[in-house]
Formats: sequence, C-alpha cells, structure tokens
Amino acid sequence: MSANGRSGEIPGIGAYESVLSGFVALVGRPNAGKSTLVNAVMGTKVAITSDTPQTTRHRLRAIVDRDDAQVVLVDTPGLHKPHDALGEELNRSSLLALSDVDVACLVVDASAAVGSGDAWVAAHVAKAEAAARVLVLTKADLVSAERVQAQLAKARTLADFDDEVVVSATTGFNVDGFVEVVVRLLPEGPRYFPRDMATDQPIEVMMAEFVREKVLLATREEVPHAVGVVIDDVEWPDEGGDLTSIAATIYVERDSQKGIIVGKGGEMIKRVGTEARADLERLLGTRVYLDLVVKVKKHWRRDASQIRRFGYGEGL
Ligand SMILES: Nc1nc2c(ncn2[C@@H]2O[C@H](COP(=O)(O)OP(=O)(O)O)[C@@H](O)[C@H]2O)c(=O)[nH]1
Ligand SMILES: [Mg+2]
Repeated sequence: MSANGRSGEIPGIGAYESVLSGFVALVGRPNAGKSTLVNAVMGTKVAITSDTPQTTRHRLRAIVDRDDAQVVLVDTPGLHKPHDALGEELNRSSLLALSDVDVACLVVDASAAVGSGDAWVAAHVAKAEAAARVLVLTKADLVSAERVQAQLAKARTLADFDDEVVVSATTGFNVDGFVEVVVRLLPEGPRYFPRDMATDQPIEVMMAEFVREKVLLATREEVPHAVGVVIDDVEWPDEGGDLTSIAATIYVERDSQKGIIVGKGGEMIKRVGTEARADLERLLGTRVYLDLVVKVKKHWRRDASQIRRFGYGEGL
C-alpha cells in the first residue's frame, strides 16, 4: 500500500502504488544557483558548480525519494544568448527540459539585478506547458530582508507563478521548504525511478564532470569554456580491493590554454588532480588513482560532432 493509500494502473504494465510524483525543471540565468540548489536538496554533490557561467553542460536528473513522494529534479544549463554551437546546444537542452515537466521553477539570484536575462528565461517558463510554475529566489544569504522583498516583487512580474519560495542553497536556509512547495504541486503517479537511485547520470559522466569542475575552479577566467573532459579508461577495484584507477584527458582548444592548465612545472595539473581525486573518492567510496593528460583539439566547440563526442547536449 502506498503512503497515501492510492494506486494506479499503467495499461500494459500493471498496477503501481501511487505517490505524489513528477518532473521539476530548474531553469534560470547562468550562475543563478541552480546546480548548487540541486546539491543542497540532495545533501550530496551530484552536480558540479562554479562561478563560471555555462558550468552545467548536461541536463542532469536528481531524484528525491520519500515515502509519500518522488521528485525528479531536472538541472539544466543556464539559458542565455548563444555565441557558439555549444551555447546553442545548451539552450536547446534547457528548453527541451521545460517542454515536458510537471513543475517549472524559475531560479533567480537574489544578489543580482533582475534584468533582461531573467525576463528572457521567464518568457520560456511562461510558454512551457508545465502544470505549475514556481519562483525560486536563491542566494538569500547574500542580501538583506528588504532586498529579498524588492527582488521578489520584481521577479513576480516575469510570469504567472503558482507559488514562490526564498532559499539559500549554501546555508541550507529553507531548502526543505522548497521541496515542500514543489511536492504540493505534483500530481499523483508512479515512482519514475528506483527508490535508491540518486541521479540518472552515468558514473563516467559524473567522473568527467568532477574533473572539469576542478579545472574551472583552478583556472578561473582564463580557460573556462574551452575545456572538455573525456574519461578514457576505468579500472574498478578487484574483489575485496579498494582502489579505482581512472585515466582522463582534458581537452582544450589552444596551446596557450594547455600551458595554463599544466602550469609551471606541472603545478596546476597536479592541483587539479589532487582536488578531483578527493571528490572522486567521496563519489566512489574507494581510493582513487587518477591519471590526467591535457591535449589540444582546435575549435572543438564549433563542431557539432565534437560536442556530441564530448557527450554534451541532449538526445544526441
Ligand atoms: N552565497 C551563495 N552563493 C551561492 C548560492 N547558490 C549558489 N551560489 C554560488 O553561485 C555560483 C553559481 O552557482 P551554480 O549552482 O553553479 O549556478 P548555475 O549556473 O545556476 O547552476 C557558485 O559560485 C555558487 O557557489 C547561495 O545560496 N548562496
Ligand atoms: Mg549549473
């Protein structure tokens, strides 16, 4: 018997226990704080974050499973005016995420002026055939209570919202409140994912992303969007063993970028490796040996087939 005592039937598949369930997309300007909110809700790192726009390149689903509900959070790359094929692909993937969800959340940064970027995204939220729309004002820790109210007042005009919620993903303020708001808006239905599944990302994709995050954090302004990471090989621990060996290649577009990432005497790549290894050990629950190489692949972001090769974009 399900938590609310109901059940349903999927033709050809059979009966299921009915809970409050559905897909909840997080959309917003790059850097609004979407991925950080996903991690805060999950209580563990599933999505990478940084203050570099376009950090998120994959549409990622994270699954919040409760006795009475299953919320499938859909994290998206931020929506923005595209400058290259990668940017176009990221927009396409974000808009696709909006086309078939139960709740669309517009995530707005409380510390940044509400502007045309938010309006552009909100117009898409307004058009989405989502059953419900929620305004999420995040980074509340960075501003005063008065500013929170002022930002809410502005953001509220961007679309016709069914509910709104103020959170801070870094302090954890009202993150549970956010989950409650979306659960209340979900229809009854089946659990779409197994109860113990936290994300739909293949483990190799998460490994590559964890490495890319450390490159972004280490190199800041200089390199960001030119970086793509591919996992070349994984050797899982033997029976009773405790060591995972991972070989990965960091691709950049120019020799100068390679120089920055390798650093003086290999200092930078060593730092990236050490930081990525710590995260990978937490992710995998084993010790990790990480072998990183840096290669130059000119103009990979202009080339749709290369973008596919790097696994970015949706449905490709
Ligand atoms: N102070 C503060 N910073 C935040 C909060 N949420 C996100 N950030 C920071 O904002 C930046 C962008 O966050 P991210 O989640 O990657 O944004 P996304 O592009 O919307 O996914 C990162 O540097 C985060 O640490 C928050 O609630 N409070
Ligand atoms: Mg993100």
